[in-house]
Amino acid sequence: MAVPRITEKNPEFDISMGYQVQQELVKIKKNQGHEIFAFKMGLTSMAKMTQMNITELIYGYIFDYMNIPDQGEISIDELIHPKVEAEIAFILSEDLQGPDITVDQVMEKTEWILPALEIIDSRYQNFKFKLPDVIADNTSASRVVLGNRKFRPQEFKIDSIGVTLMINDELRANGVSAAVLDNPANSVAILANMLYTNGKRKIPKGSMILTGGITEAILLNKWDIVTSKFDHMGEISFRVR
Ligand code: OOG
Ligand code: MG
Repeated sequence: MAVPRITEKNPEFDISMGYQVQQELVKIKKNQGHEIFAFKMGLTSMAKMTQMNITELIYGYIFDYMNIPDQGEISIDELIHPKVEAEIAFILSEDLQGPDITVDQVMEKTEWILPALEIIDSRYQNFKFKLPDVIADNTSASRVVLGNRKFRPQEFKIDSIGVTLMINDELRANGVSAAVLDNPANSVAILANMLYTNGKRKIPKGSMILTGGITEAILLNKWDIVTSKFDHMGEISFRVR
């Protein structure tokens, strides 16, 4: 069930409190036996910033139980008002620790890139929130479907990957990876720098990072069949039941 956003009745609830709540949530999930599956960045493209009416970057976590296989299914009964967005994911070959991490350093320390569909779902009514609310809600992380092939970051230009998002054979969104901060590698660099600022933390070797939606997110309905095509990287699909 959707709930009112925190800042509605508590205007003093701020970004740092939002990240404190997020850290508590991570602890709870870990105590329940879940593992962090990936880091995620959010609101990294103009399309997403405009859609959500927030222009600051955020980060959160995707947990292992959120991972759905390509051609798999998500169950709408487990979710509130899910939306889908297409993203590029990175996997690191080395630790990445801020401050001042650059795109070139990210490229040197990236082992693989792969296409991904993120399913976001906000616990707030009407999918509306302010920045501290969405941070406390773990940046709406809900499900992820990864492409089944991964690629070396040098194989093609990471900032010119065209993406289409089709639902039931209708084109609902399309874009190019440069929409994410000019280059999705920049999203990884900023994550490393934000984690450093928030407690001198690093992105450990082997981590996966979802760099943020390239296009606006599209609302899902029961029985939807979602298919997304990425230049060079193939296709991902899943079904909503
Ligand atoms: C916040 C999460 C944003 C992205 O890729 O930009 C996000 C939201 O829009 O609910 O995951
Ligand atoms: Mg996302």
